[in-house]
Amino acid sequence: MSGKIVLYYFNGRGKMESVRWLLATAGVEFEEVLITKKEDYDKLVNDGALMFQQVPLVEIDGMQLVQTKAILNYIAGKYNLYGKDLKERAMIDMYVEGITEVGDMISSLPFLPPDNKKNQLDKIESKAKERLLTLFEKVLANSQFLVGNQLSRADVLLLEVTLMLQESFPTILSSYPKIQEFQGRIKALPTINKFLQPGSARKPPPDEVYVKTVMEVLAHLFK
Ligand SMILES: N[C@@H](CCC(=O)N[C@@H](CS)C(=O)NCC(=O)O)C(=O)O
Repeated sequence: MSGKIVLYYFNGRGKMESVRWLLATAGVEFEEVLITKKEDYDKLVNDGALMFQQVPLVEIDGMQLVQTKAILNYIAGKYNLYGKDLKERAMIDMYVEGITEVGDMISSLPFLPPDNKKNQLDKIESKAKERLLTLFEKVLANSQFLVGNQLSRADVLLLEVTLMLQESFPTILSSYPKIQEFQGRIKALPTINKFLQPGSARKPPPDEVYVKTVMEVLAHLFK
């Protein structure tokens, strides 16, 4: 294993995208090994690299990390994006879990049968408004960051997921001015600004090639 950080995943957002966001925010370089066919995934399994036969896999600091939460927790702790004490960490964890629920609903959309998509989109919109946006509009009324007075992984995830929401619902933030201001502030941070530029490691919204690849490589899950 080299000293580099290496991400093993598909050429798409999925469960790896928050990892890319967090590393980019920390200003850390990383490489990606893309899974494009079943043999790539089988090789990782046969090499014993995937503890639970699942990606994402991240090689970092001599470890082979799997399980998205464990990966994100490690990166957030290592790069000071996890609050200043245990109480801040607990608050960050609560926010992150709540935001992740909506993020996961969005990520799973392209894998749903076409008939279910409209219904799921409606659910995403109402859950996002009623649970996330209403809450964070209040939280951000009097503070720059979601927790304490420094940037944390919760801020990064809120930006990631609100941007994804806007891809499906372009005007969804129109009645949430504090969240719009928040987006502007966080987007302007130099490392994040860089990640938002064309040519960065940020992945585009899922396209047909990504969805087809995942469904072929992980065909055992879609039977
Ligand atoms: N709890 C795991 C779930 C990971 C997961 O479901 N990965 C999918 C790809 S996004 C996978 O590799 N599935 C293969 C399998 O479960 O057999 C995490 O959060 O990382």
